[in-house]
Amino acid sequence: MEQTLKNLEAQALKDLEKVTSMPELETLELQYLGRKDGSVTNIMKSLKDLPASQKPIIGPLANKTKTIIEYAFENKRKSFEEADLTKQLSKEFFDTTIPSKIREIGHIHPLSQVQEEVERIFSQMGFSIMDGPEVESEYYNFESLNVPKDHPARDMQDTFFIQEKDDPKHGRMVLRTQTSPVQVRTMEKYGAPLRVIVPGRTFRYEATDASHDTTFYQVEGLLIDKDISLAHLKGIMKEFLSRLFGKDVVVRFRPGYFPFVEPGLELDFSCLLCDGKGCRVCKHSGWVEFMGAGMVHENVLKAGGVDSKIYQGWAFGFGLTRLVMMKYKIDDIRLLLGGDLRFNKQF
Ligand code: FA5
Repeated sequence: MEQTLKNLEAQALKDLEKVTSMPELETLELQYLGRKDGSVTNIMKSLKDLPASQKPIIGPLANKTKTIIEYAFENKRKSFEEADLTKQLSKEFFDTTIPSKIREIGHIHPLSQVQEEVERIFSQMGFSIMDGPEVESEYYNFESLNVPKDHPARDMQDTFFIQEKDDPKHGRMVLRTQTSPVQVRTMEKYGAPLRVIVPGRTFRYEATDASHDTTFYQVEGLLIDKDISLAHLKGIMKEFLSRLFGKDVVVRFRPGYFPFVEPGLELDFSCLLCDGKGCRVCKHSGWVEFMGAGMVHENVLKAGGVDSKIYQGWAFGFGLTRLVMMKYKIDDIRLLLGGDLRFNKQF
């Protein structure tokens, strides 16, 4: 029996050496270790028939032979598996020099970038930043600004009305057509003196084109104090625009009409592209139309609860969206709120 076991072990190891593939290995494993008819299994089964004196000698020897053969099969299996893996990896191209994926970091929208810059400059000049509701009452958007009901001046700004019942004083609710309603709201809340700007979203019911949108941003300015004149406005705007564009900007006034200021005016600044010489952008005038402004009308001061015998001041309103277009040379306003990342990522 001892010899049989030795022969079996030698034969198994020899046969294993000749095996070249996994299927061959599995067939050979069945031949030796198969539960039903494997040579090793059969020997283990026959141990019970040995004479009692032989059992303690042959039993451990048979176990050892079985373990050696099982171990040899296991090793062979592992060597095939490793070879398989190496083959697979060598097929897959793995370039360790490729730079890792860079996570995209979002950035601030050009409108917000310029708004922050405007706020920073005006803050440096002592102005506070105010906010007001985008859904506004007719009273604040028009009446308090000296535009009575049925006055033709209402037609200057086409309005989105919100379906809600009329309030005896405040009228219907509208999407504000301008940031000017915050003038009266701020005066009511803080009284005089005042020095504020109000950046915010405004809405008008109009057909869109390259320079008109139904949703756009304005910046309102309001300064109320004693002995205030338009000379202060000219100085503040010249300083603001020069800081914003990083070069000396010249401003000029032209007469203009807005019901809530008297006198009313328009402010232009010297074209930055041609330094006032005249080009396509400034329509060869050397000037860029920038904003409406004027001395705050007495009726508006009254609506805000400010005593016009002691205080006076000026207000202005410019289109932030148009300013962004000028700053970045954007030729269609609709691109700004279009939500197209290919556009937004350029700034
Ligand atoms: C006003 O809205 C006045 N509230 C400005 C003002 C304030 C005057 C205080 C006097 C005192 P206007 O309608 O001109 O004015 O609009 C101001 C700016 O908003 C315009 O110069 C323009 O830059 C911008 N704007 C007006 N309509 C549109 C539009 N549809 N799309 C984009 N920008 C617009």
